[in-house]
Amino acid sequence: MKSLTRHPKSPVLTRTDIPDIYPQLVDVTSVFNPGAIKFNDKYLLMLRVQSRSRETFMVMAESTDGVDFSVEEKIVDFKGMELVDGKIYHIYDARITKLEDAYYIMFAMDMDGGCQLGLGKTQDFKSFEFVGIASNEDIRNGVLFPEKVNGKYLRMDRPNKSRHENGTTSGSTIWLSESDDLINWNPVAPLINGRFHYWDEFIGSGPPPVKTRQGWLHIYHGVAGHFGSSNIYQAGVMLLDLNDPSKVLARSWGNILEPRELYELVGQVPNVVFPSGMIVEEFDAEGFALPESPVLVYYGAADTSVGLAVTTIHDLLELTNQ
Ligand code: BMA
Repeated sequence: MKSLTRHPKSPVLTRTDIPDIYPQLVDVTSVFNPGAIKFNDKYLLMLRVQSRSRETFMVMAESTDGVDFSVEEKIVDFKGMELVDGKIYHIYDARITKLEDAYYIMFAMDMDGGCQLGLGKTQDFKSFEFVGIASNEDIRNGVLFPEKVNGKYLRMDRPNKSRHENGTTSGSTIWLSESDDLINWNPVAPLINGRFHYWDEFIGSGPPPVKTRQGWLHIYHGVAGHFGSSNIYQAGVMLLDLNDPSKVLARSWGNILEPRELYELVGQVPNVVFPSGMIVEEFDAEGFALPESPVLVYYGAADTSVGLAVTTIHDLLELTNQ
């Protein structure tokens, strides 16, 4: 069975790569679930860094080769977020999408009523603005499409309708939602459901979808919750119709990445691979990813470090039928 290939230098970021940023981040616990994008020929990650108070903060890292990263000594500050009504406990799991003339970041926001989806925006990855809260229910794993389809902004999201045994909320359906302004969203159709008894009982989107000639290619995570001691987080891949993304054309039957290496099996939350960033290197003149293009998939490993797996568009497309 084929799967993603780990880069020999994976994990590419661990807690010791994070500089102290006083007073919030000192001798940090973990770094994981990054958003990823290529910007001005640099590979950028928006890292989720967790402190010993178990708060999470976003920190940028950059690289010239996608493997060796240097981490900024600054916490990402979404200007305007301080005006939000209500306490924000954490923001985490950034997904970055270039859309029209800006870069948008969708992330989870833990608040008193549950988890919401926050939307941030930047032009330069130096200053960030908070656009608003783009949800009105307990929901997570929101990922924007990189362009409008049939005149609407689209995203995939995952309403939190169930609860794991450990108390965290989750869900077993990824939805397609649409919007005219990126803030008010309406559900269009359920896309895929969790497959109970198998690897992906609970599911959620991974990195934002990528446009290929065959359709929208999308990596998601699946959680097997029927094992005794822990939830096992793995990754799978699916393909949506280009012009009608509510149609699922293909979906991998087995997972394409699962916890196997020690740094994935052991950590703050054991048995987790959680892809959240994906960089595709080559597109044609019309913006379709080239089949032979290298793809870098960045994932949180055991909620403790950042792993890197590599593949190509061609292989990912094949895996949707595996
Ligand atoms: C999910 C999210 C992720 C996390 C994963 C494993 O529900 O909270 O941020 O990586 O659980 O703990």
